[in-house]
Amino acid sequence: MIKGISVLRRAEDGAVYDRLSSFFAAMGFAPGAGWDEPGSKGASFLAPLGNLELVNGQMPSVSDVMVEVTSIDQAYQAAERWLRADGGATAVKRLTEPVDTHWKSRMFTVEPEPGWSFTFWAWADPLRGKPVALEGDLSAEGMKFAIVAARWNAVITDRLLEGALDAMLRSGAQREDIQIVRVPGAWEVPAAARMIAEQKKVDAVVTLGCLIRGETAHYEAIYNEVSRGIGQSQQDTGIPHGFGVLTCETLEQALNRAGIKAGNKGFEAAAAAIEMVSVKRKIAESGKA
Ligand code: DLZ
Repeated sequence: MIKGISVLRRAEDGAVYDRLSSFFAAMGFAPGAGWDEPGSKGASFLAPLGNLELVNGQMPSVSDVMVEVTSIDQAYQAAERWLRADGGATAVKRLTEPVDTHWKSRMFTVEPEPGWSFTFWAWADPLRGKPVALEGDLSAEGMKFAIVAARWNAVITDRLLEGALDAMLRSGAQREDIQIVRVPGAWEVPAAARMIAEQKKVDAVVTLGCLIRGETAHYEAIYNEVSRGIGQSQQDTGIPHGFGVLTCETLEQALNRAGIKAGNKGFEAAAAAIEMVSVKRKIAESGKA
């Protein structure tokens, strides 16, 4: 179950650590969570894709960290700007001109700090090397969530809540970044979800409830309104809403879909919300390219 790859570099000197952090931010890396503990601190910089590559045969002359970018010229300009601001014309000498590679791309190497070398590259054909589809990741690191859970049928919704929390925490979210809101029943879920989403303080809202047909008068009417309200809140606010409202014929069916036999709808709704936050970010990013 591989989740990602990390390249670690020790920057003993605090000034070097700060300057490299400033460089990677200037190059457009998304900031990761990082850490600051008594023994060490770490700055993390995220890339949407990562891989481990073995080469058998012609090996390009590159540094051991290769960063693929969508535009080599823009990356080059960003690196040059940063170097010039940091150390003037002398610093710019640590940047090589972009050159063609033997694999139909262009690359340059930069040393933001003497001895710290990074290669940036891009396919010459802008359509080469692009993933066939834009897809979201399942990492929730650094994301903020609200979970709106109905109290009605709590024996079910508590399990859905456990499932949603499990998905978020296992995907890297922090417990303090997850706000839980309990409302009386499924009917109240869309209104609460909307109030939260409108504040724009969370990346996604996960909605949880359980309607059981046999025991619910006006079942269809309630269900239609709940699903419509949640969908509308998502569309009007632009904040992804995971839909975890169960609609079941019987209590047994609901239990099965709340973690007993047929998955946990709360977990699925949270995973979908995480993925949609990532999709939203990638769509925004691809619009800038
Ligand atoms: C009233 C009611 C009924 C009959 N059934 C359910 C249900 O199966 N699931 C659920 O979440 N809520 C139910 N409710 C409560 C309504 O959603 C709502 O909370 C109340 O009507 C108060 O507005």
